[in-house]
Amino acid sequence: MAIAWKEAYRLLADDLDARGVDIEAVKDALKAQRIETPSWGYADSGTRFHVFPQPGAAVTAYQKLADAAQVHKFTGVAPSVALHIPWDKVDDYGALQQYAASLGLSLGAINPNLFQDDAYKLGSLCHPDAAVRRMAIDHCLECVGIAKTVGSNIISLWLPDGTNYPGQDNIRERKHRLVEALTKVYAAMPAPMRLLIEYKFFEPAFYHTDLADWGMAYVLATKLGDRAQVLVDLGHHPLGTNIEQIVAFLIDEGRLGGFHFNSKKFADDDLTVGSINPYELFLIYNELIDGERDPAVDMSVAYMIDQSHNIKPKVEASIQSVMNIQEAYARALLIDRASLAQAQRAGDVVMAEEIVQAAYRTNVTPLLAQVREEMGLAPDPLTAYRASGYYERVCQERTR
Ligand code: AFD
Ligand code: MN
Ligand code: MN
Repeated sequence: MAIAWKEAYRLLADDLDARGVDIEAVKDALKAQRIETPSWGYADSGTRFHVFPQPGAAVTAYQKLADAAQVHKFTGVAPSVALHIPWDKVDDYGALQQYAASLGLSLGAINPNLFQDDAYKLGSLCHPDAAVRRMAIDHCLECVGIAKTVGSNIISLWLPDGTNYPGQDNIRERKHRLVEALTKVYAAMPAPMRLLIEYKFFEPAFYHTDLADWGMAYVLATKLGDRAQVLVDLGHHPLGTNIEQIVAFLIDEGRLGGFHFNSKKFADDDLTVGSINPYELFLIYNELIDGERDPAVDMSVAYMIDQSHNIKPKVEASIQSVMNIQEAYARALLIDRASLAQAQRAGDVVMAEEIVQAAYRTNVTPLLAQVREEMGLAPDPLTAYRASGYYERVCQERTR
């Protein structure tokens, strides 16, 4: 992307100006965007079939933060990193937080792990054995303690619990156990710490999942309190689900806590966000901007990536992910909302759709390049990262 992008930006700016777009406001919004990357996105991962180890992949929490710092260095909008416990367990979380700060990073959501212990075969917080439930609750309380130590205000909880066979357990009793357990966890969270409740329609259980959809997560959040909200993971819905509708509904109820951005083709594939259905991602951002612009709505959304980069180089895939999210937001910011509302009120279906699609069809690459230049960054983060030699260096340093 040589200097030609400058000319493309000049033409785009003229076009946007003619369309009545406040370009400076759009650029300010893009500069203010914040996207959290997951520590687990920098380490080797795989599927139940195989893990393909990659040279240079991070192993320690410190190495993961060093990689995450590269994503922030080249994109400028990824200053926080989600942790996963015990994958990121360290002796001194204060020291880890200081190391993150030395890299210009903060530690974000703390993710408990309720799926990788032999005791959890029949569930964790929903397990029929009170001793196992106690173990899972204590792990969540440990995560609350870590959040306090590192200055994080988010516990991001994915509940893997469920059953594999009809009759295996009592579904309503499992619901009661879950409410009882999470009430204890919620009580331990000091304000303004939030519990983001993540649902998933199947996996690892194959008959029923205790927190299977947004409605179950929403009801649970309302039972716990104002600082419990729903986390929408884009890979966690049956095929054909209208995710942007779920997002709009949760925004309107003040219960959209955050996202786990990724893409899926069939199930929870943890593919690069925007790589399968960029229009869906754009439509989700349309709902987010609609909510942000509504004074009656109070939004505090954690925009987090949740991906395991099984065959892509980790840092590159993370930079690509951030860029795809920036692109969706940039396009959605170009929607002429006044004309859209007018067309909607008039029932002008074609014009309303055309207004939305006109924004989607806009090539925002030059706009994002201009924003990055104004932020003191290279116009194309991926090219700049590849030229930096970071990957070659860590491949040398992190020899196995
Ligand atoms: C898996 C789960 C869920 C969770 C993530 C990190 O499906 O999305 O948030 O791992 O634990 O993808
Ligand atoms: Mn997730
Ligand atoms: Mn997932």
